[in-house]
Amino acid sequence: MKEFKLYAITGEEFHQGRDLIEVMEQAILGGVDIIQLRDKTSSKREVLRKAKALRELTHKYNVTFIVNDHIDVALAVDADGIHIGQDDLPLEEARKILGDKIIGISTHKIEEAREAEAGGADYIGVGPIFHTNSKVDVVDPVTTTYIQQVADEISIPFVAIGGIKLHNVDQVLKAGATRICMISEIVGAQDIKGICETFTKILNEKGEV
Ligand code: TZP
Ligand code: MG
Repeated sequence: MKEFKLYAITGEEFHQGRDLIEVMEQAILGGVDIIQLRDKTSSKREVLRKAKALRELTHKYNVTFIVNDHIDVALAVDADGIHIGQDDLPLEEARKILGDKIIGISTHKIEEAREAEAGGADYIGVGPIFHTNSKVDVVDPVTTTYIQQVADEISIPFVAIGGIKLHNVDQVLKAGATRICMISEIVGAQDIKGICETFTKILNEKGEV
């Protein structure tokens, strides 16, 4: 998959009434390289409608587009891939359906990271690093210790997620992450483009060290 550093997930409960496409366009203009559509409440048709619009937007800016959970929607709109959790369709089955599209998997402990790598995942999510209000039934924070473990042992790309904010991103990068993913800190920001530019700058500076 294409190299990436800043990954934004939709979270319409934080958009403050702003339009989904406008919010994600601001994030892209600020430097986000991956957009994920994550919608746990809408009907399949509604998710499909949003996915079509985001596919158009991400094509326009040549940004990677990932769909959470809905493998059929991902295929229907020709998304670049899907993101799945530990209780979703197993990686092996998802791979049969998706061929060489991107498959990302959420992991919460090193055993899951190893399994994802061995099974051929394209990237893993590592988290939640800190407390988050953006996900129900979330496991306890895994802390930056888990980032260190993954950075030491796992070769496929990993992205840190969960409660990451401007004020704590430093700890995440210090622990060994080079890619970060956020919902609320990005899509809930007053100045979405501005905060993404700041994160992009921080990530690029870290990459040069
Ligand atoms: N997976 C682990 S934590 C999380 C997801 C989807 C939510 C991240 O949202 P936020 O607002 O960046 O904490
Ligand atoms: Mg899922």
